Amino acid sequence: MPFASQYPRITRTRRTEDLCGTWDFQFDPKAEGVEAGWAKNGLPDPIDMPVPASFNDVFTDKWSREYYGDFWYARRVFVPGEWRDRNVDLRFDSATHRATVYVNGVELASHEGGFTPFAARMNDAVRWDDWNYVAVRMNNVLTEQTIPLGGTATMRDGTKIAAPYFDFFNYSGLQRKVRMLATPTERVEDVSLVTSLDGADALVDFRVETSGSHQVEVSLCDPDGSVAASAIGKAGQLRVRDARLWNLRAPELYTVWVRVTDGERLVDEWYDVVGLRTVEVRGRQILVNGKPVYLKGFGRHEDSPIHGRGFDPVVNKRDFELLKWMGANSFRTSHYPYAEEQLYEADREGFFVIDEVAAVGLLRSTKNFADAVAGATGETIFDDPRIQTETLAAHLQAVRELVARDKNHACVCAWSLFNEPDFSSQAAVPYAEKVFSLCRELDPQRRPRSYTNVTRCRAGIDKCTHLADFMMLNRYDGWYVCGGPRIEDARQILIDEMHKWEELEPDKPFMFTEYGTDTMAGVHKLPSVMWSEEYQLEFFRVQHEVFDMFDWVVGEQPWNLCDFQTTEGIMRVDGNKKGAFTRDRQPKAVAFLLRDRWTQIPDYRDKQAEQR
Ligand code: CKX
Repeated sequence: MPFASQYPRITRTRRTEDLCGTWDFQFDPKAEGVEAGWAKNGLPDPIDMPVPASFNDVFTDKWSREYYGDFWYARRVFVPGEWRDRNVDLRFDSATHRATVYVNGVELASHEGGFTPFAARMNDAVRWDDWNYVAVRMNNVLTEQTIPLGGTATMRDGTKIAAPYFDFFNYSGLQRKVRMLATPTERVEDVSLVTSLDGADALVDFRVETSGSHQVEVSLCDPDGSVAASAIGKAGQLRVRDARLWNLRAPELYTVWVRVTDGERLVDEWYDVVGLRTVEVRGRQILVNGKPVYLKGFGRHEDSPIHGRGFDPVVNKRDFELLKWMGANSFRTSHYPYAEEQLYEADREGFFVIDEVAAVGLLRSTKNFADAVAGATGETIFDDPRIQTETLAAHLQAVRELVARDKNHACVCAWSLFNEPDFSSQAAVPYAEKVFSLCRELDPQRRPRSYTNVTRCRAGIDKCTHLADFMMLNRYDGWYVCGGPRIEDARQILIDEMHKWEELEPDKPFMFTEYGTDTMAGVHKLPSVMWSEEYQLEFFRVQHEVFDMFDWVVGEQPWNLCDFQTTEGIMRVDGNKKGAFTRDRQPKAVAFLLRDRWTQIPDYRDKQAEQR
């Protein structure tokens, strides 16, 4: 399958054509479309569907909203004759959860995994200077062998519905951009950049892969557009004098230009916008450019009314404005890789992003919250041989695609390789080791790696903490554990656990990547009760008091920035209500508490020195 990890750019040698807009769409509940020739003859009874968007929430009937199975998108595409000598690819920024692409009835490519890009080479199937029929057969079914994990519930009449092992709605469809790309047959295929610091200078090691043997030129332009350094060759080092570094909430951005030349002739040209910075874990601190950071931000979701998980630049912009208003400097892409446009915005705004692979649901539970806090039992999902083979293979592939796509983003400062896995059994160790070591091998920047630890695997139970470069805790003491009047017990439980971690992992920084209470905006109660805005405030005050007791707690990311849609259930009121903001992005009282706290805490903070 042609490469797709590079972000599409228009340059002197490359063209892109936006294929977003209205596509034909049809459900295929009997999976008969392939045999019936829908890819060639057209969808028999299509409706209009916007791209990008999740298909689910545009419908007014339940069957369509909940649809689980095969479905098709299709449209006509005009391919210019002047592209005849180029590689012409269809690039899908994502297709949730799997897709097979056909052009004029010819099957071109298939892709598994709903949150990373892929491409289909059109050349062999295309009619030049003419209209072509593009059809995409998709499917949104989850199993224990997919990333993320889930199952299927069957109703009495045989209708199948999703039973995800996670707490967000199984939004599906072409949820991100689709483009047609024309690139030279000899071209830049991959670029890796690694920055180190030498006094005031930055040293940028580069490695370029091309599909040919002509000369490669790499140059770096500073934020004003002047060439700061350049070199010839597929690998080497650039010295940027008096480098303007990418810093938390104070980012400077350079542009890297990579050119393939044949004497005077330009063979190919691609660019990317990059930041120069280092990131590392040292002792019990996380350092950016050698300075300790304190992370303030949220676990988020790509989720909004009607669009579902469809990328919406307006919602995205609003979310960044909310984060900035709060004094935040970071977020986790819970629980899947986010749209590339989000990462470019995080680069521009100087946010520290913990980039999460879609490995959520490695805990056998249909909703991933009730069982997640129950005590660990003997047998776990990792004891299943198919998890250790097929699921692991899917997980490793998801890591490959994530790192390939995101490795040059300055904002991506750490990887989250699992969300809340059931690491209570020794069987998890070999699995996790493979995931951690693949990530280390692939990431040229050797960023810190971690996973979020679930309450079920508290200190002393989790078997994989030795693999994490820093620890991320998701804790709900005061909500799922000892909520309401028992909040003082919850505080003590959390303090006791922190003392235990202090003993077990004396050399690691920790941060909280989830804590929160479901809160219905507008519900008020004195004294506070669970679900009221007052209880959310009380809960957050307790958590923060505990975080402030330990100088090795270097970050706090409550759950969640906004309320979001989930599978229906008795613990969800039209979704998960743990947002600091409502789903339509308006503040609850806790947003003001967080803003007051975070605007006082600097982005670069040596908590150890403060507490010495
Ligand atoms: N963590 C006890 C994963 C998130 C959920 C969150 C919740 C859980 C809690 C696990 O995806 O939404 O229940 O609110």
